[in-house]
Amino acid sequence: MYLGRTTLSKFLIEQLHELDDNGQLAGLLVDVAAAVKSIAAMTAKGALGGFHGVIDNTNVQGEIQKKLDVLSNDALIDACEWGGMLAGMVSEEMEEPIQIPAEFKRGRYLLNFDPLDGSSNIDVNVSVGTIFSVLVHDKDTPPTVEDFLQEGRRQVAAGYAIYGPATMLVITVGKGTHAFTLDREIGNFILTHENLRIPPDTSEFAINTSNERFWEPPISRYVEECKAGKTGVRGRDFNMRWIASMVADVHRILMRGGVFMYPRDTKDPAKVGRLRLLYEANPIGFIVEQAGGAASYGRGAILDHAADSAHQRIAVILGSKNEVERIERYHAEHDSGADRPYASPLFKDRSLYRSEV
Ligand code: AFP
Repeated sequence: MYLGRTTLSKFLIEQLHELDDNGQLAGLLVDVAAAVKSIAAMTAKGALGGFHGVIDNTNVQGEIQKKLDVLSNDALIDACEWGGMLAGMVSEEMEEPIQIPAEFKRGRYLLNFDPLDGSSNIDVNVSVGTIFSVLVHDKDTPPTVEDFLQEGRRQVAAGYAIYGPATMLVITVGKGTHAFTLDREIGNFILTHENLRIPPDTSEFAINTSNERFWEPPISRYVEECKAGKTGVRGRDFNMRWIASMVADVHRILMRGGVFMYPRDTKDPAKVGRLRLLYEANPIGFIVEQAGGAASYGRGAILDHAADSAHQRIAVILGSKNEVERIERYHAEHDSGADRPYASPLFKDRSLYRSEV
């Protein structure tokens, strides 16, 4: 049954055999994969599982919680809190960090996760996902929220699951980006895409264009040029996609290239972008960089930016390296005033924004 096929466990043992941590990181990732299998089973039941719909609660993001948001959150906590690998967790669905119960041994890793990304797509049966990030907690004391606010470059592992026609798990431990497909007959993840590479060039972009009037000029400039296609400076036509499930848009980019943008906008000046740094931008940024792509907030690499709070949001521009670099160049030209044909009075006053992300 396993002839010639690499399971997740075998792959992790091979990739992490030099890591002197008594197999804790490999064990943690296997526990995350177990939670992913539970979430996959629940999402696959659809309305038959009674999991559709919302509960009478809003989360720390101010979003109405879907039943599956809560069930997926519980699945990850239940699968990972007992094994002795974790010192603590941060979840999109919970305001405060999750401490390891006293009856369990604490370990050396921190796990940040978005248990069900794209959950507004659940009831319309569009692919959703789980995103996770692993950091090191090198103290004997239980982690404070500050211990989670590490730069994304310090992640030791990251990944996502996509619950699509197939359930797939895409991970990196810093040695490339690799994808596993769930073999439902045996209940195991099998390596199907080793060393994924994102093409440096693309003719496909993903952005929610209903926010166009709120964008900064560099984004407007880039999107206008893509829409102008071969009649404009790019000299070739572009295609647009927007699934409104980050994991699904990112997976497409990992498979065939592209650029994904959820930029900073003025829709709610108090919110810098929509996506969260610790458990969306950082893990996806690590995955994308390890596949030869780039992940930027427009004015620098996402992985170089330390969070100032557990649920901080950040602008996200990621995918094919040459396109991300072009968009960063447009931001630099805007900030230096070199792009004035694209500026609008709204953005002339730089003080409009409180922070630089
Ligand atoms: P939900 O989890 O609330 O569906 O949000 C999904 C998400 O965080 C990300 O996965 C999408 O790329 C993005 O939001 C979609 O945002 P819009 O609904 O504004 O297009």
